[in-house]
Amino acid sequence: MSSKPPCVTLKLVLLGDGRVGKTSLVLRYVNNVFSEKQEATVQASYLTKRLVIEGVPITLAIWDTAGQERFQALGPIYYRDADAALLVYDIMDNNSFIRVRNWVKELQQMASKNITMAIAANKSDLLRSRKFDRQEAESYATSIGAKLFLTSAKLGTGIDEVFLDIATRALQIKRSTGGLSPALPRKGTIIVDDEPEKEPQMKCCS
Ligand code: G3D
Ligand code: MG
Repeated sequence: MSSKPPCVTLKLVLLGDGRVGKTSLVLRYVNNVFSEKQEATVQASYLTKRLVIEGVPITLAIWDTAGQERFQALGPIYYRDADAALLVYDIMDNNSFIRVRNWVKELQQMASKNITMAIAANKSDLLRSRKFDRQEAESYATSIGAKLFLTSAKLGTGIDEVFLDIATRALQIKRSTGGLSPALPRKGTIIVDDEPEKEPQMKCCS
């Protein structure tokens, strides 16, 4: 009788300025929807997505903000026990890129030292109307051990890629820090299903 691989819950938090498209990215990823009018004051939301990465069932627990970032009021309690942080900025708004750099500094000081980071340069569908220094953004991402993805919640591009990248790297860290048994089969990635939830349930994959 073969034993089931352990299931893993990874906590991922979204960070970035207000209106850069954090909520839109999560809703596109989990529910495959996009709304031109995204309410600014939606409640703090928690959504889950199930994946199987290299044979390991994963529940990705995604935490979005309730808009507190607009009042500089997102404290460490939000990201303290996060396995991963997706830093989002608006490709049309240089201030929001500067804000990402500030978030990174804060995470480096306050979050788990093993936190996995990725950067989403969002609203890439608007790129035509502006020059974008991709190299600068990419070299910054590399300098903090992250990867840069151009995303568009509107078009649905780059989104599966960024979430898969961050989940895969966070899983590797869990493995290397002893959070998982090492001898698991490598089977590629299968998206199992999406499961919006109202309340956090950190139980995982049963
Ligand atoms: P936030 O959660 O970071 O605050 P939202 O951001 O997801 O609420 O999005 C803020 C605004 O940006 C919304 O428009 C939303 O439709 C828009 N938006 C989000 N992602 C994209 C994208 O990829 N491309 C484009 N063109 N727009 C996007 P409103 O009109 O409500 O301000
Ligand atoms: Mg939001």
